[in-house]
Amino acid sequence: NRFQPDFVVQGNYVIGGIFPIHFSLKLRDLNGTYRPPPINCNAHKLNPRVFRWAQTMRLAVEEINQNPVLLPNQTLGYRIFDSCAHPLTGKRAVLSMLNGVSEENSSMCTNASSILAVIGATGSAESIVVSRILQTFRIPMISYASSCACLSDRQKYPTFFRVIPSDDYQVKAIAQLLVHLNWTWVGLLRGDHDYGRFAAKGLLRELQDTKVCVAYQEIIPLLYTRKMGLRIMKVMRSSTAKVVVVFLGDLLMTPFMRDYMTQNITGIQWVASEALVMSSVLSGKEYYPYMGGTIGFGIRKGHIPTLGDFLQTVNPKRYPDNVLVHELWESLYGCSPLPSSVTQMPPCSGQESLLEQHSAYMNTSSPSITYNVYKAVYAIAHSLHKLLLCQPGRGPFQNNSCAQSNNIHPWQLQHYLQEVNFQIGDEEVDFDAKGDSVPYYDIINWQRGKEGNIEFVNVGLFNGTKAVGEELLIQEDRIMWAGHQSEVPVSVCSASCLPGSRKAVRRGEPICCFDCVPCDSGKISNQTNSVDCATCPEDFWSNKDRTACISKKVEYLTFDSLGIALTVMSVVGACFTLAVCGVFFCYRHTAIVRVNNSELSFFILFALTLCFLCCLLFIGKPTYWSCMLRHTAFSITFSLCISCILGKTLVVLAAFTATRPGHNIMKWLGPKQQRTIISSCTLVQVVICAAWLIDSPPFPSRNTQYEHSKIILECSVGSSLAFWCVLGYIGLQACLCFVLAFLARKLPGNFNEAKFITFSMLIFCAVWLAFIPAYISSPGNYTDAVESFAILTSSFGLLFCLFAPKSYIILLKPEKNTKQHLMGKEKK
Ligand code: TCR
Repeated sequence: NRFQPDFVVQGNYVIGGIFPIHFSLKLRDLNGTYRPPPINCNAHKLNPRVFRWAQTMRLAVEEINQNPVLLPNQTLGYRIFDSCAHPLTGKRAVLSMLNGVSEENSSMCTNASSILAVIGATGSAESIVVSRILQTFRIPMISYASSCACLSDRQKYPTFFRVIPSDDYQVKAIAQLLVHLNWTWVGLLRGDHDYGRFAAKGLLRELQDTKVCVAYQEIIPLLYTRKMGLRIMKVMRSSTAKVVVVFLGDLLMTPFMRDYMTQNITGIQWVASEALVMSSVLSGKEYYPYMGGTIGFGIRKGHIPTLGDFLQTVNPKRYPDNVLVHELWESLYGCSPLPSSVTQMPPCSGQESLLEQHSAYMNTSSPSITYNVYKAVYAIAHSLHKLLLCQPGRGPFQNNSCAQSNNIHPWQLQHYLQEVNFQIGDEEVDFDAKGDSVPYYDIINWQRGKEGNIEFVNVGLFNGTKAVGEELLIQEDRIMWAGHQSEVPVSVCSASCLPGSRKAVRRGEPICCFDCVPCDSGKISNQTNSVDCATCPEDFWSNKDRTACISKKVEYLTFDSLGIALTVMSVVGACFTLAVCGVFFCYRHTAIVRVNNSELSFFILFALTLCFLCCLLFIGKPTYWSCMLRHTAFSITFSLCISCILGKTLVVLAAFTATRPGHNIMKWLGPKQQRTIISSCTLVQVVICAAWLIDSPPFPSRNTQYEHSKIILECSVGSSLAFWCVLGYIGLQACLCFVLAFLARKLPGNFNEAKFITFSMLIFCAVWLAFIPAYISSPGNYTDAVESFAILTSSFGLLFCLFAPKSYIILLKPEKNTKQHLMGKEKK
């Protein structure tokens, strides 16, 4: 029960080949109670695709042997072994290869170490085992499919080379693809082998600093069971991640997919790793609803012109004794070329031809792994060629020696392999220091072909030799997505936060899952998915949507409706006062004007006019000057006004007392004295104002405290003590005036103004008492309005109370405007 090589050809130099020609090897549980049965790969199914790879190796060797330029006068031989797609059997294959089992062999070690190099193996797990054995003998190996990044470790795998890029590049490419397509919430499915383990690790590493999060990572065991599969599918179904990255070969994916299809899960967008993306096993019609739209990175394809013809030469007629060829026929046509007694299959008709392009064996349209095998053989041939060309005395080895052509050591070949550089097709082949090859991938998309089956369409490329950021080139418009959609599927944990809000990470969840919180007022975010809201600069405030900072609204009392109303009132008031003034001037010789001390009346009217006009100072943008003028002008004019009224009251009081005998107070209250009283009273206010202006004058200021979204231009009073002093002084005068007028109100005589003065002061005081709380509590720019309104009302109050009755008599009742009448009343 020897382990036989599956194809052998002798030659001067022999290379080994390891291919998983059979698959789905099931290892039985061993409980140690019986002798383990021999592992027999041949009991399992032959993989036509892999069989093609093995044939490609044969083709390459044959081509090289016929090539008069490459290795002239030398023949390459090969021994191809079946690894059965399992590390354990892979180990057995390589051991048999080294033992030099041959037909006539009797002693185990005859041909030992006659192998110069090995092409293989497929899976990374197998390559690891194979490399561990081969490195003992320093035999170089070139893998055509083992892409695990772990194999780049020259310390652990010193004789390992490969013609497939390391998965480090593939995970980089996949990470870039996920970021590019905005798939931030993805699932990860991998096989329980070194390939899956390292690829998943690499992908997680690449995604670490990106916005992409992995929702789950599920592992498909090497011995797939339905129960396991269903558990994984439950996870997939319950997750919101619609994109699933798979690091699996088709051997593991096929049984999983079979169960997957019974579960009717749809809407999953697959991102297939290189091992899956060109798998013709999964390209049948029935897979399209579930796997159509799959996207992934496939290795560079090549073209071998003679491959099709060569593959056709392999048939049972030509190789009647080769079991593998029989098995191929069984697997492709379901018939047995042998007499039916041996197998259960019906006999073949002999008419079967290998023309079917779609069969897994004959599909030569875009060879990828096949091409890798071809390249690997050529790499060995070229190195060997170089080695044989070595000129004695100029060799790379000790003392400039060359390898002996009849006794080449594998390590010597390894030296040349490391340096090899040749052209094949339009591609240059060489190995870097770690034995890796150029990272170049095509982006493959699974689209519906003419017959409903899946076609692999090239939609872009990833060139790892380009500068960072320029590696990925993708033609999105040519891609068909999962579910036969032309729009990129969405796979996110949380929908993105619009401008005006920010992300708030949920405690204990990945950063891709978040809530959106609107920015506070005064803060903005102008990008989707902002992490933070930015505070607006000074004098700027957020707009309603919190997406931009806009300059704050500047407010002051201006000529809007309120401003215009105040202006009109003050102008009307001033006009009224002037009109009254005119009337009094015209009738200055009549009794009523004369009896009431006309000079003081004109003073009052003048002061009132100024009071009305003072109001205008409060409208418009506050400036240095208007601020200083505002309060001072109005307080001085008011002071003047009330001083005059005070004077009047005093005169009335004096006039009354003067009528009593023995009192000649009038002497002390002549016009001169009156003027002195008035001016001194006003002077006090002037002094207060002057002190105020000198010490800390009012100044224009910007109030941003009151309302954050506005800048209110106002006059700051400077010293509030002075402000309240000024107002207090006016109040004091008014009160004094009120008290005196109150005392004088009952005095006889029609010319007695005292009751009008009382009344006017009452109004005045009421207005200003009401003003204080209103002033303190009125918002922002309304304080100015309140103040000017108080000025206007009190002025109007004074004007009407003091002058309306007299004007009435002057204009409408001239018959009463006589001394007799005024005195007559007195007599009553
Ligand atoms: N690397 C995988 C095996 C593998 C494979 C393939 C197997 C790759 N591509 C294509 C069959 C067909 C990529 C590994 O295990 O390293």
